[in-house]
Amino acid sequence: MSALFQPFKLKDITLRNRVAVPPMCQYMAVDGLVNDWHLSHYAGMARGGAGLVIVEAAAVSPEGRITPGCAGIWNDDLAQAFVPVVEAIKAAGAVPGIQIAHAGRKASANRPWEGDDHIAEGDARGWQTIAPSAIAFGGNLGKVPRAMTLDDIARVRQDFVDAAVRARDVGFEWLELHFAHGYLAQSFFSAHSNQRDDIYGGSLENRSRFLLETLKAVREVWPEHLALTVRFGVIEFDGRDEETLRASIGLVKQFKDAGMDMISVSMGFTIPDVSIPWGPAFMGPIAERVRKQADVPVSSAWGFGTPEIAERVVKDQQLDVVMVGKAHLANPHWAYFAAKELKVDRASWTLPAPYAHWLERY
Ligand code: FNR
Ligand code: 536
Repeated sequence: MSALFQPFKLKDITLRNRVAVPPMCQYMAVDGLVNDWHLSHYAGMARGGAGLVIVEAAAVSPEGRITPGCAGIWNDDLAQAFVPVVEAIKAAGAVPGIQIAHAGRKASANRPWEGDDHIAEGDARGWQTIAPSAIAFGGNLGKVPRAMTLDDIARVRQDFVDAAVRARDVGFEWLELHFAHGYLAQSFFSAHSNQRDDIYGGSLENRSRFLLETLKAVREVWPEHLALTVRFGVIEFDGRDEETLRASIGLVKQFKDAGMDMISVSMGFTIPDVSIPWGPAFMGPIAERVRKQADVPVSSAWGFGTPEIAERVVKDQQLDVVMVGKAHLANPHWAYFAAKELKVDRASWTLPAPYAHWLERY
C-alpha cells in the first residue's frame, strides 16, 4: 500500500494524498494582478492529481514583490482576481493554498530569465527596498535596502494580517507565511542580515520577534479550522549549521505554540555563495529532525520529485507531505503517473472522473 497516496488531514482540511505543488512564482502578473496565465497554470496543476496546490508568493505590499511580474494581494481588487484560481483548484479536487510574502532586500529584481539581478538604479521599474538593516544581500543583488523603522515593522506585520484576511475571504483554505529564502522574515531571523540594536535585533529572541509577532497576528484572523503553515529556512549551509538548526527548531516549537499547524522545512538563502549539498531528497533528514524534535507535521521540497523518492520519504516518516515543484512544471499530471508507477490500486482515481473513467476503460 502506498504511503504517498494516503489522505492527510490537518485541522478540517483533508488532502486526497501527500503530493503538493509548492508555491512557484510565475512572474506573469501585471502590477500584482494575476490573469489567465495563472488560471490556466494552477487549474492544470490541480487537475493532475496533487492533494494541495499552493499559489505562488503573493506580495503583501507593492514593495514586497520580488519582481514587477510577481503576484500581489495588497488590495481587494488583487484578491478578487484569485477567485477563479481558487474555484478551478477546488473543482479539480485539490485544496487551494496561497503563500503570502514580502521579499525584503531581495525585492526590486528582474525576472529570472531577464537577469535575476536587481533592477538598475534610475530605472523607473525599480523601487526602494526595505530590510531589518541597511545591508545588501550581495552577489547579483547588490542594492542596499533602507533599514526599517519601528513604524515600518508594524505596517508590514499588518500588511500580512490584511493579506491573510483577503486570502480567507476569497476562499483559500491553506495559508503559508513565507519566512524563508532570504526574504524579509528570514532576514530578520539571520544575524547575517539583521544587525539591529533594538528589540527586533541582537539576541535570538529579538531576531525571532518579527516572525512570531506576524504569525500570532495572522492566526487571530485566519480561521481556526483552516490550515496555517510557515515556510522557514532552518539551515543556511554557511558552516554554522548545527547552531542554526538548533535555534531554528527552537523557533519552530514557538511557531507551533503560537498556532502554526505545519512547517515547510526549507533553506535560509540569506547569503550568496554558500555550498548547498544538492542531491535527491537531501532535505529529508533535516525535515525529519524538525518533525521529531519540534513534534510538528512537516513538508519539504528540493529533489523529491521522483515517485520512489516521494513514496520513501513518507513511508520512512521523514515528511508528512511532499512538495513536488519543477517536476510538476514538466508534467502537471505528475501525481497520476506517480500513482501508476507505484502501482497504486486504481491509480486513475488520482485524476478527476472525466479523465479517470476513460483511462480505466481501454
Ligand atoms: C520556486 N520556489 C518558491 N518557493 C517559495 O517558497 N515561494 C515561491 O514563490 C517560489 N517560487 C519559485 C519559482 C520557481 C520557478 C521555482 C522553480 C521555485 C521554490 C519551490 O517552491 C521549490 O522549493 C523548489 O522548486 C524545489 O523543489 P523541486 O523543484 O526540486 O521539486
Ligand atoms: C528558489 N526560488 C524561490 C523563490 C522564487 C525564485 C526561486 C521564492 O521563494 N519566492 C530559490 C531560491 C533561492 C536560491 C535558489 C532557488
